[in-house]
Amino acid sequence: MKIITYSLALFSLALMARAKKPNVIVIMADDLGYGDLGCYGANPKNLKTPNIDKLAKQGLKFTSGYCSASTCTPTRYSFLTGTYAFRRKNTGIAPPSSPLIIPEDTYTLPDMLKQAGYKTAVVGKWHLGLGSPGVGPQWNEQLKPGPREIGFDYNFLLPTTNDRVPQVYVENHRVLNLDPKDPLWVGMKKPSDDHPTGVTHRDTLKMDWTHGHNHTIHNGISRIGYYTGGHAARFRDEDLADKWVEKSKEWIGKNKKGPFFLFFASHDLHVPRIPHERFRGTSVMSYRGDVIVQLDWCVGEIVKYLKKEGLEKDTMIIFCSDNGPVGDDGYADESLEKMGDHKAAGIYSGGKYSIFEGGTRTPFITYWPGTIKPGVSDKLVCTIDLAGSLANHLGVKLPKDACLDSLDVMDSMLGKKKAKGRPHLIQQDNGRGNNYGYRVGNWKLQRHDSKKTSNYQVNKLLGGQRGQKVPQFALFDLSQDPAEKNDLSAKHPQIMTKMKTGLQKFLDDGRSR
Ligand code: NG6
Ligand code: CA
Repeated sequence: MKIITYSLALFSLALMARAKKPNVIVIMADDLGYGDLGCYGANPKNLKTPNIDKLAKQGLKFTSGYCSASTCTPTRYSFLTGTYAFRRKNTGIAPPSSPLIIPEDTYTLPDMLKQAGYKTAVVGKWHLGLGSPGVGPQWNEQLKPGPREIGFDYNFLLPTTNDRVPQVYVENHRVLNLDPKDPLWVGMKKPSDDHPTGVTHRDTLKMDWTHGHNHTIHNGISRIGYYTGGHAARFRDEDLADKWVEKSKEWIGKNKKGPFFLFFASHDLHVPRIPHERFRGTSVMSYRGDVIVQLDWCVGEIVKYLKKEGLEKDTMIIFCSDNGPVGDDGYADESLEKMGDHKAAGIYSGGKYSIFEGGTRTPFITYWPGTIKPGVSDKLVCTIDLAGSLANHLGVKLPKDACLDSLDVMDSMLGKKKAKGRPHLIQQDNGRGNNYGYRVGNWKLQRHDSKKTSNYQVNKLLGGQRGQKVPQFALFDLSQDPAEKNDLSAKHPQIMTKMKTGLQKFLDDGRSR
């Protein structure tokens, strides 16, 4: 009898432990702005996002959900390492030839999850480099170190972004379908005088370029960088989204016993915005709208598959973006012409490349049927917090010298009543140490060490603010002035000093956790 009671107790303990370890799927969109979804205010006349809207309705929709940077690489770096990217060199937008920018010995989010017994995978856009420092990707050999060396059991990747060469999939350590007789060469110098480029063969392109993006042509689109060979391995831009869904389902299917962690890194809506033919014209906003509809379809497919496999109640989905919106990001895809009254950054100013709210305040939804009560939350949460939050939830103690800025906001992500969210957040642009945003409660400090806004790139969505001279420091009250128009630094000198010192302390301390 005693033995039976004992084993029953053990059994229920095991069940409890199991119940506490949800599968985790992070769906990260690319360049998706705060106002780009129906559930965040997009007009259904412009585009419809029923599947993501459903996540928001049946889950928790955050109004202060952020990514940590306003470009892709630093956000992804800090999402996986739990440490702000500005603390480390060479964490800005990675070029096609970049080696892995996360040192192999870094304790990462997937490392932590593996420690907790999870199977881990990344499917989609990587953009964190592949190969050893100083060497970079060896395309015809084993591509490592890469995701597998920093905590992922499986990867199926687009190596950088699709506007950068090469257009091939990387499965685990290899370029998929690479014919050794047709080796892949990738470089930043034109390989021969007669190599066709977006400049020499501009009239053959199916989508024209507007700035940059005029090197090697593949699938009628010229890219950043050059490549030759690897023909059997090359994919069509139109098929990316379908591939991510297919590979994700396949991997979930194999690992459905759980617990598992899937990082679904969508390429939508990054340029070149090339939806599958069946999504072309599904919005009135041309390509930029159509790929949002495609992204929404992907989300629907994943949720449907979880339901089919009976995993819905055991799986927490976190939907987020890697940076704010941009219109023309290098291709003539009518993004600005067809924007109409659509407000890609919602009520916020700026977008991709900027430290205004529009650069990093993005859609953020947590969804876990049966556990997360549907609602809207104004708690401050960030993609950088996944490591700290899940670690605490799973009973893993983070090493002291790891995940230096990842805070435990799990209670907020679960919508618990007394949850507080982050007390502060540092926002960065692409550069390291040029510009920062610093939010504490409703106060927002802008620090432009470059003394210019969005100095990095042309982002036409920024309107008048692009490259504009600004004071090094400015202070805003987001509760009254979400668009950051009225600098209150002269009116509130004490708060200004406190904010400046607060930010400087976190920069000097090298950590904020
Ligand atoms: C910029 C590219 C832009 C985009 C961005 C990275 C040019 C002129 N612009 O350098 O098109 O690729 O890098 O975007 O080349 S991100 O979302 O991956 O950070
Ligand atoms: Ca991006």
